[in-house]
Amino acid sequence: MKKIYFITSNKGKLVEAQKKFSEIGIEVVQNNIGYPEIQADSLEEVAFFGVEHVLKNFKSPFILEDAGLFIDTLKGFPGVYSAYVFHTVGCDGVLKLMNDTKVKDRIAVFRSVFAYGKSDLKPHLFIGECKGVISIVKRGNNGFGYDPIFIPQNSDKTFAEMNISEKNSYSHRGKSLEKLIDFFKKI
Ligand code: ITT
Repeated sequence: MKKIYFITSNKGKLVEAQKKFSEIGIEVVQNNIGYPEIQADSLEEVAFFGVEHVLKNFKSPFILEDAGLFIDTLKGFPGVYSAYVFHTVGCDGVLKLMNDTKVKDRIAVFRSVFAYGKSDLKPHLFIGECKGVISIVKRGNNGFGYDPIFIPQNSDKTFAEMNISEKNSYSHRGKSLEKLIDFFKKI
């Protein structure tokens, strides 16, 4: 079985990628060497610089991903700061910020940017988005991160109320992984 390294500290992302890649017979192996997440205006920049950094020390082809939750009424916050906000105030903190916000104004988008790194190539980026709304309260026990407070369009469940396949069928990561898999089929 062919394999690809996924540079990530996040087990939740890993299992979602493993599920998708298993469909084309590729094993996804976690590597937790890490990379500095630069302070930037976009996920694309963070992923691009992540690849450049990892390439200095890691010789096998790999993928990495930067993701974020962009809430309309908060002007895109937490966005590129999603990891920091999650580790400090978490889902409860985000719900509190949106305390007085009516359902129709709770629109948000999850974005995922995967990058493929290989020593003789410029980083290739694969982008996926999932529109939805922020729930009023946390719901569900599956998944990770902001999953208990995000309801994707065309569903009434939060991501945390879905299994991995169902989440992948709606999610930002499911979409960016589809593009990445198309690319893998070609190379
Ligand atoms: P890496 O090691 O891969 O960077 P991370 O958890 O730091 O893992 P990100 O910076 O890409 O990942 O993610 C930013 C935050 O957004 C982080 O707190 C995640 O838990 C959260 N997040 C990302 N994707 C998510 C998803 O599909 N569902 C819920 N929360 C998500």
